Amino acid sequence: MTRLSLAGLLVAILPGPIGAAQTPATHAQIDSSWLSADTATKTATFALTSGLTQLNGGLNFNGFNDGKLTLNVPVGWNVVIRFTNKDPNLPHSAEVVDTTKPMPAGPVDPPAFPRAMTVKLMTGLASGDSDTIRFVASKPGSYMIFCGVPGHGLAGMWIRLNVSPAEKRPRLTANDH
Ligand SMILES: [Cu+2]
Repeated sequence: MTRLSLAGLLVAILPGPIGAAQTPATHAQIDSSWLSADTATKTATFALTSGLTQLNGGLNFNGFNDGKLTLNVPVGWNVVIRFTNKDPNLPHSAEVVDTTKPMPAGPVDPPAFPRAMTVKLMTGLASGDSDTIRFVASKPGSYMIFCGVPGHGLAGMWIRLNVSPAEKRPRLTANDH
């Protein structure tokens, strides 16, 4: 049993009011400023920050790792990802890839959508550096945004991208598994 599922079990068996208060203090919070949507141009703009916190040794996006944050986008929308590396210690990059098993050890060629990747995919962008990704979410499906620096994805540096015709507008959701 993993530590996560054990924690979930413990929360589940605690009495209601106390159990409800037992949301892990380490659970990252979604900041509404991260995502904006322009319905006229069908453009979702997402601020993706690597190493926002020291969670997982800095191997996180916006303070989330292991797919615990999902960017949901209606199919056919334009996606603009403003990537910034705020990790003071490590270089990072970002690429949209198909959800595959096993997790890729490094950059995947090609990305799930044309141009859906930062520069310096393999070596990563240095602390403080930025790059902007633009692509069209043209195919419905479950994808991940992962760090292409070798080993980082394997260490949990990935979040989810869900492209669906059921979505009315872009939104961010968080989950613990
Ligand atoms: Cu990385």
